[in-house]
Amino acid sequence: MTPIITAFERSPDGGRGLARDTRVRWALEEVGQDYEVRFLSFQALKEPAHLMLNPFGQIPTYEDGDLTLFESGAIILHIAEGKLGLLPDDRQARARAITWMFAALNSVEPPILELANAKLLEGDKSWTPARLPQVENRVKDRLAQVSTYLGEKDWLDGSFSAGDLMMASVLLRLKSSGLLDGYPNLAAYVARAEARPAYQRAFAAQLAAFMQGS
Ligand code: GTB
Repeated sequence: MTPIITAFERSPDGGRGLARDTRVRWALEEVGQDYEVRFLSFQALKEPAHLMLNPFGQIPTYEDGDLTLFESGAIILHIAEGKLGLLPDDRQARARAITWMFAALNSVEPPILELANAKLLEGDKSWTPARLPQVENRVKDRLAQVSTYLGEKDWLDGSFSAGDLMMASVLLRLKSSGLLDGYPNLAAYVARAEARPAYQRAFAAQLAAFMQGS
């Protein structure tokens, strides 16, 4: 069966690949799994049919036969566990790759989202100019820590894994902010990830969908 994922009918990121269907598309491309996409309007996200798939009324979701998943982390872990290419065979190396997936989602993505929200949703609030430097510093702290760990390595732990896919997906959100420029090895890491043919295919597919919907 061909899995079906969901994505925005018209992504608010203007086709920059920042919505979380891109990371799922990327994982599917890395393991060579065909997929279909159901495109949804913002209104359809909150309707009962979609809430049955994701109680939070968000994309992405994943359906394969009678299995339905939501949360990009859970979806990518499932994809990575089902096919070769994103998780090492060695049990300990596999656990470390999964650790990096969690680290990306739980330790690195939250301050990045906080910064995005502070700029996009609270940019006009009186407290934002005073708050923004602290929020930015929390992002910089995490970038410095990941940068130190990465050092001169190509990937976080041996070969490219689902951990790198998730970390790079999370860091890509910072590209336009210029914050990555302060950490040349991280900027190079993200560029390396973006250069992967599977990422290129995922990016092109989401862009084509945006262009079609616009
Ligand atoms: N924890 C969930 C996961 O990892 O799957 C979070 C899913 C999520 O945030 N989905 C967003 C959504 O459906 C889209 S990706 N939002 C609609 C809603 O909540 O009503 C987040 C996103 C949105 C827009 C941009 N952008 O414009 O740049 C980037 C990322």
